[in-house]
Amino acid sequence: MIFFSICSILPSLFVFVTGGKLPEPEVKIEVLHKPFMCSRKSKYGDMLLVHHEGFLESNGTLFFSSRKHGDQNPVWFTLGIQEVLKGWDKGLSNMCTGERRKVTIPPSLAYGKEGKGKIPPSSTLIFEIELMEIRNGPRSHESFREMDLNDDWKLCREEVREYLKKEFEKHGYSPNDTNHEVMVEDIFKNEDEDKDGFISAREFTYQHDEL
Ligand SMILES: [Ca+2]
Ligand SMILES: [Ca+2]
Repeated sequence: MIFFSICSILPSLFVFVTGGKLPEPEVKIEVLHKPFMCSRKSKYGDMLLVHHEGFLESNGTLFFSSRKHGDQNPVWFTLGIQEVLKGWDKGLSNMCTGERRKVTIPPSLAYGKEGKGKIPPSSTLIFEIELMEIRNGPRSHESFREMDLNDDWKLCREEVREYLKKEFEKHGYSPNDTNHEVMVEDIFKNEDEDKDGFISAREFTYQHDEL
């Protein structure tokens, strides 16, 4: 059987092509308050409940405060799946419940050259963030990263198929291509919500059926 492949699962090739790359932009983290007790630190895949204030670095304007705006409740998000700004994923890991941080995010990890709404183009943003609660995410971030062989933050059929093969072998079953194909189709039917042929990090994380 020949399957049309739209996904190259060769991470080494990607590294080769992007060889002389620019340095990654950095997020600046200042700890404003660290609680004495810290039983657990935030990691990718965790769900975090935060209060946050966002300011423009250029003139100090407050553009959003979860304490003043909206329903004034803190917000939940999942760390490490690019659900919010990339700068949040970088700036809010390894954080204790009750900790407060000031995180300075360059435009490339925030709203970029275009800006958005109240955010002018190419804005550096400053967030003051208080972490209220950490919960286990619905699914392990590690298993997504393990399945995503080419690091493009989405799973194609080949990647899911490879994963199933490995899992079968790990548990002492011989791989069965026909069977895997049925399983792959089934998984995509359930998980690929927007039917674009890929399971995104977000679709993966919020689906509750086990792979
Ligand atoms: Ca992928
Ligand atoms: Ca999808």
